[in-house]
Amino acid sequence: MHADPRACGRTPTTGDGTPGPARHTATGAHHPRTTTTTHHHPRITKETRGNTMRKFTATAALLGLTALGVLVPAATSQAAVAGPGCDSKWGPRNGNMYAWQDLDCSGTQLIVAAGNSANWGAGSNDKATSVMNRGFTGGLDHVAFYEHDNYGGGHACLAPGELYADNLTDNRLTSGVGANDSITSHRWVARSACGAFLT
Ligand SMILES: [Ca+2]
Ligand SMILES: [Ca+2]
Repeated sequence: MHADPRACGRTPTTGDGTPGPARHTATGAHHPRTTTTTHHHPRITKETRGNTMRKFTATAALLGLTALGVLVPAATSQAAVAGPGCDSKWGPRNGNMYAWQDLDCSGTQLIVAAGNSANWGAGSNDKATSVMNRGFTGGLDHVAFYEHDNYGGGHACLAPGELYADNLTDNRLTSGVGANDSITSHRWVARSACGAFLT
């Protein structure tokens, strides 16, 4: 009987005690919630910083594109200046190689050939100063020029993508001999057969 009022008296005290810390924990739970809401604010600022960084990278990409746009016409203009004579002689690919006696595809046209030549002959031997490759691309599409007849001595190739070499005084054969006024024979080869390239 006494245990019941004591128990009843104790239970409200314990009941008052238990809601007390329960309220503290509840308020304590509310505080981290408010702190989490405050954490949301720096997250928003980080997102805004990320957006500004994306804007900076976007403008940098635009600047890079404009820089490339400036470089492209400059390169094409340099190519046009390099060999105006050879540019005027260039045309659709027809399977032929050409050689001229002088600079920039000028002077006497020494040879035009769709096939190979083991000896250009006394009239064209050791005279070429500019050459052109209008051969069809694929397979044996490089022209290998040789110092001697029958594809002897050093050599150098003219790639189809190079189109022409307007000044052979700038180039040397694989033997170290200058390419100018030294070519005597030529044949069509694959790129893998080339030890040097005319430019
Ligand atoms: Ca010459
Ligand atoms: Ca020669």
